[in-house]
Amino acid sequence: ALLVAAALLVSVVFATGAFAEKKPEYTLKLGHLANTEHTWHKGSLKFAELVEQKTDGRVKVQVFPNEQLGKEMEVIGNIQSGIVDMLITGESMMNWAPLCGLIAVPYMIRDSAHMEKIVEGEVGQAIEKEVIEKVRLRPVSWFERGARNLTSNREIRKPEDLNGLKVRVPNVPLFVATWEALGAKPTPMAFSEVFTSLQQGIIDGQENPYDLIKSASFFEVQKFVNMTEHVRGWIYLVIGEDRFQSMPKDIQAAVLEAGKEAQAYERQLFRAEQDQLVQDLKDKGMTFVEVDKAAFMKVAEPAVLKFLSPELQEMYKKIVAI
Ligand code: 2Q2
Repeated sequence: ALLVAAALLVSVVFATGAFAEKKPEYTLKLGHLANTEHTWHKGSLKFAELVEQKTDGRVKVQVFPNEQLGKEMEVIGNIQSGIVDMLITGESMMNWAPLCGLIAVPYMIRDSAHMEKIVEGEVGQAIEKEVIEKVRLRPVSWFERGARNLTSNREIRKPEDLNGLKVRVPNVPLFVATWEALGAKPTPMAFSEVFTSLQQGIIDGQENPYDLIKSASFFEVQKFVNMTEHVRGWIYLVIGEDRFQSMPKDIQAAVLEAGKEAQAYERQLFRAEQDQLVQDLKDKGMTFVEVDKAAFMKVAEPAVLKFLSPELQEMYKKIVAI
């Protein structure tokens, strides 16, 4: 009887929460497509840690790598309908907010300094405003990305070499237009399906910065990194705007602050790993191929200009002149 009484007492204590951890008032689910070694994941974990700290545990952030929370396009929809909360996303948002097409324009951004000026300046502000209004997502951080490169199992040195190569691209209409103009067969597909599709020969190639080539182990199914360096883009950590507005002002401020600090943290990791990534891919057996970048540029530029609306063409001209 004594034991039963003791057990009862213990369960009462737990039920009243005397020993239980403080339960968060808000739990935010954050998804991205990279693996747990990737700087996006580490940046997301830093964001989670900072938000928890700054809100005294009132907000908890759960991070889901490898598209575990769903494919990028699905997650955007699921944030809009309030099922999940946060995502790392960029040019795919052009399907809602045309200005995001600027993140996908080939040979537009010259280097890190140029990118920073654009994203932090007038153009970046216009993009963020449109993302909030039209995608109903609020950027809290932006991460610099390395240049995108085409991987394949045969060398590609000039556009003519593409000759119908089936290239997977993300769901980004501007990427489709660019690769069509270059002479490839672009196929939009979610990131998490690319490895298997390459393995099964459904597609012949894909294009991404070094970090994602490594993250998804594309070196196991692709031999060449053709150094097209065709797009230097960036990407946003976003939170659903309705979710954001539903939270009290002090929590909103903590989320935005944590976003800025996580951004600085991620940038350091990103910069530090760039040279190592090339070596890692070489160690995994990939061969780096010099390409005729001028030839790629010559075809890509008019194709893109034809695709962009007059408003976007104006912004493009401004960006390259900065
Ligand atoms: O290949 C990919 O899926 C990524 O590198 C994409 O650039 C990225 O996920 C974009 O779709 C961002 O919106």
